[in-house]
Amino acid sequence: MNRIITLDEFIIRGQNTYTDATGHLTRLLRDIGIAAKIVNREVNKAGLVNILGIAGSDNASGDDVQKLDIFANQVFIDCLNNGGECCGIASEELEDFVQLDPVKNKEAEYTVVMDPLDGSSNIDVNVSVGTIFGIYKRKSDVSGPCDIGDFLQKGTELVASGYVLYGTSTILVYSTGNGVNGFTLDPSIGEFCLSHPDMKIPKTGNYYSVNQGYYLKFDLEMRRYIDHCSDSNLRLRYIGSMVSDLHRIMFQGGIFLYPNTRKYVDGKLRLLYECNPMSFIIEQAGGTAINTKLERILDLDVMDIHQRSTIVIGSPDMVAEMVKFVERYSAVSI
Ligand code: AHM
Ligand code: MG
Repeated sequence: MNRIITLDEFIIRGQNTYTDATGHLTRLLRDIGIAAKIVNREVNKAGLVNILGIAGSDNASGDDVQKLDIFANQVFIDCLNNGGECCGIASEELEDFVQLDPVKNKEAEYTVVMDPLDGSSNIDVNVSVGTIFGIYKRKSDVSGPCDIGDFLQKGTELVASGYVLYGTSTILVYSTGNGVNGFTLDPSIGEFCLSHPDMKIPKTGNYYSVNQGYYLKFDLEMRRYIDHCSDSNLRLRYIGSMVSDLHRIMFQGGIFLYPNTRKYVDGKLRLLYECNPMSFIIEQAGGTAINTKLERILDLDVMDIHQRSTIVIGSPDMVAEMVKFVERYSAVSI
């Protein structure tokens, strides 16, 4: 039997390779792992504990908030607040960032941005959902409260990012900028165990992932590229959960697109806590992540917590091919 390497052990080993590591990021990643286990337990029995159904409120982006969204949001806040390594959190479920307890998190060096439960439209129909998180080093003085500048940082400033996929099994995938590793939750021991070391995205693939229902609302260049995917007999896979769609692409290769539509003129997905953390991971695995203006996602200025962005992300050769369609058909001179 292969020796089990737990998430905690792997993180500590990673810390040991950094001479200036202080252990703070190690403990912060551990806290995120704990929160993911608690959320996983509730996601797996959501149908039984009456936390299904729309909670009646909506979040800062105007999406109907499901009760499990609220539960997951609170779990991550509580775990990070008690962990002592995070000074503040920006979340899809919160209008503004939240300051964590300054006593428990005295001189905490990091902020966390997160979508606690991404793909929330899938919750009630038992289709996979995920958590997305990003970790930044705060810019404000550690002796005082965090401020908005600690969150509105480019994706290139991310110290770490990752996702949790609550699927047929629960897997936590993260990177601290030195490659990507995946950990599958073993419920029998309650530990995330290293299952996918050094994940690399295939250079190309046979899948494309886009909401075909918006086809007629996409710009010409996007429609021409989607026609090309169909003409090339690529397979369309779209789960409606960014984490799930991108996790498949990490293994099988492919391209995910969420272009601008009439409803979402800047794209639907949020730059800070969806596009940037997922782009960080995909780039670390050898992939590419741009917007429909062909700008690198991680280089984009973040001006607002809930700022939206278009995104085209996945296997490098497929994104490069999509770029040619934009250059050829775009009415706007790129
Ligand atoms: P959510 O965070 O409110 O769940 O919205 C984000 C989700 C993504 O996970 C997914 O890729 C996209 O919305 C699906 O949107 P649509 O239903 O418009 O295709
Ligand atoms: Mg989301």
